[in-house]
Amino acid sequence: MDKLRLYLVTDSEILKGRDFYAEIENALRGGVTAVQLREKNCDGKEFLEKAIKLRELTRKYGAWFIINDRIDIALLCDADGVHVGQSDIPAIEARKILGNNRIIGVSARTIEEAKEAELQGADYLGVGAIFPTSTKSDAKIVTMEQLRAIRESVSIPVIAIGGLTLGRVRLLKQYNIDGYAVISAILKKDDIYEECVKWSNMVR
Ligand code: TZP
Ligand code: MG
Repeated sequence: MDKLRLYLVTDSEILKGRDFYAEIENALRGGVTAVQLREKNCDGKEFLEKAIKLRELTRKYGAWFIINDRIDIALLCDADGVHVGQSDIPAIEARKILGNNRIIGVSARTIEEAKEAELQGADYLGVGAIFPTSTKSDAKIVTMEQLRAIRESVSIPVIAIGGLTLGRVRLLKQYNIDGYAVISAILKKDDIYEECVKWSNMVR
């Protein structure tokens, strides 16, 4: 599960009109190990178009490609997996559609959610928001103590998300987590390639 190490979640709105594919490719060149396509204001047709293009790019760089929520789109574009939240299709049902060869990630904020997701066959957990974030308006904070407790309660990989910056990742190193999911700290930078090189060195 080395590919969870530097996990870029997309948000084309944060890119403010910059070329979406060129910037994601810059991130891949800089060393992101996984990309999640998360498009909150996108209809199915456009979502699928983006998914097919990003599938090609992530493959070129050997990165994992994960689709947020949409199991149908994950299958259509041959993604490596999906990421589902607590109000999405549960992992156990997603597994029936996706089979055993695709990755299912689940968002968890409590030990109970984490254990349940593991029981249902999730391959990894996304835990957050660990720090305040303006990227997800309804994000609730999960403290670093809760992160530690969740890490200790399951044996599947755990990745942290929410307000991550290079400095904050340094603080999280002690918790022995498997990866870091980032949106704005990378996508808001002018030089996304250079920023990802810094992140790659930090998370290794
Ligand atoms: N889930 C919890 S926090 C968050 C998501 C999708 C947003 C993370 O974005 P950022 O910009 O890295 O804080
Ligand atoms: Mg969701």
